[in-house]
Amino acid sequence: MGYTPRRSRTLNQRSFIVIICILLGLLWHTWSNPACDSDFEDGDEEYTEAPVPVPSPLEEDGALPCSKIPGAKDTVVVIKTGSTEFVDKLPRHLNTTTRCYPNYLIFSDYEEDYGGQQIIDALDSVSPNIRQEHMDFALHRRLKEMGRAALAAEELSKVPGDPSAWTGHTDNPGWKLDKWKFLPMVNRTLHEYPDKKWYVFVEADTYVLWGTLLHWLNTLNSDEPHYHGNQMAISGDLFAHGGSGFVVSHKAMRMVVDHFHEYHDSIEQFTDIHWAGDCVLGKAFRESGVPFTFSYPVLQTDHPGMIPYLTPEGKTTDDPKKRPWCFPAVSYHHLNAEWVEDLWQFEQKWLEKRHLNDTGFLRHSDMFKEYIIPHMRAPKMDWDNASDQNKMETDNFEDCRTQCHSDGSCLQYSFRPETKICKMSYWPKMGMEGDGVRSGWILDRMWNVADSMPQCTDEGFL
Ligand SMILES: *[C@@H]1O[C@H](CO)[C@@H](O)[C@H](O)[C@H]1NC(C)=O
Ligand SMILES: *[C@@H]1O[C@H](CO)[C@@H](O)[C@H](O)[C@H]1NC(C)=O
Ligand SMILES: *[C@@H]1O[C@H](CO)[C@@H](O)[C@H](O)[C@H]1NC(C)=O
Ligand SMILES: CC(=O)N[C@H]1CO[C@H](CO)[C@@H](O)[C@@H]1O
Repeated sequence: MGYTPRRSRTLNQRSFIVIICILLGLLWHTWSNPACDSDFEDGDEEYTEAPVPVPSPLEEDGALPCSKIPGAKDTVVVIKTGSTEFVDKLPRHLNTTTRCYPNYLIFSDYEEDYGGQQIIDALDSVSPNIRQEHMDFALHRRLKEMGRAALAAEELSKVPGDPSAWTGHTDNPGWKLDKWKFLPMVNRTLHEYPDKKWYVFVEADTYVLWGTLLHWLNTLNSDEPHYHGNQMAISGDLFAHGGSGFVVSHKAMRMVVDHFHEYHDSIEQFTDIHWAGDCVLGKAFRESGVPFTFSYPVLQTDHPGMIPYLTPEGKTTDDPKKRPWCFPAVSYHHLNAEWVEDLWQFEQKWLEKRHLNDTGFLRHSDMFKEYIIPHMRAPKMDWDNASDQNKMETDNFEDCRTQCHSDGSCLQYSFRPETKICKMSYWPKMGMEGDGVRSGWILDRMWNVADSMPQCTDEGFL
């Protein structure tokens, strides 16, 4: 599928944006309270605050080096989105992640040509009587008739999330359609790419660490049935969580698509009464004889800022002796376009540092040291670091910071001026954007904690 970015323009725009960012950064730094500065100096000097652009060197044929990693051409990446979230999330993938994918498909609920990129309507093979009459398809019928103009502003703001957020989205017409996309999308993907080794299904708010993913796939045999995902269960049915991304081998694709053709009507009936499309697909894999491999903590259901890197909370791994910290990191979820690009820029830099024939892989411990800690660099406004282990009232942010410094185990703190609540935490977490909260981290303590972790040894892939 050909999306050719207009490179020279993109590069000029990028340098311009970066210069503006650096200037804004300098201004911010001059204006901001000097009390922040000592945290700023706590850290390791090799990291700089301003985002560094990474125009990865293009190969002679115009392809990015990431598209040449061994295994890339044997892998298809399938992005599932919906017309209600499309504009917010998809365009950024088209100038970042998809440039690394020699083969990819984009499925939505509306077929269109988006700046030369073909968007497939995942629903066009659903039985005609369902498409024409089912209440879930009201939006689909409107889109077919009127195009994007059919979308009301309030529909655009309610985007489908993951199961934990779904209960709040049942009135979102885009969400109602989503569950119907899964099996038709898997079927169409195999039809478009009948002989690739690996099929990786993601959503527009997923980020895949492509080098690490390919390293993992190269250790597996695609002639065997493989279905790998972050494990979830609904009423006892186990399945791969869609938003974290899931990985399917060629053999497993063949088995589930044959099963879909054989049991087409009953699968549609089951989809009708169920609410989660990824669960319906998981059941189809099981019934077609494909085993499911639990892939937590390799595939993550959340933003990298929300991962409890050093706490024991979270799901268990197959072998309790293996630490989640040492597992490879392949995917994250709940990312907006800016985070997708930020992770992509980070990964391009990381790939550049390594010889392409041997990219190695990134463990969560590497991500913590190379990505998370550098993002904790300076105190941030409107940033909630999820500190919640000790709580008190202080007059201002600086007092909160002093409280944290005087408690030897405190790693990070946050202050909400509105309530004067100061929160501290003894475990590291980057956190996420959060209105009206200011967060800070004590970087030398953060590094001490990271460096005191025993070395990862053979704690490799699953
Ligand atoms: C991708 O597009 C966005 C929005 O136009 C822009 O801000 C960003 O710099 C672009 N990134 C790359 C790598 O071209
Ligand atoms: C599978 O996809 C092919 C190609 O789009 C289509 O012709 C076929 O009807 C689909 N099968 C089902 C059961 O939807
Ligand atoms: C690395 O890959 C290139 C082709 O991309 C090949 O020519 C070269 O021999 C490889 N080097 C090693 C050490 O495998
Ligand atoms: C982004 C984030 O994790 N925010 C959390 C910060 O901590 C409070 C509790 O202390 C949570 O309610 C927020 O969700």
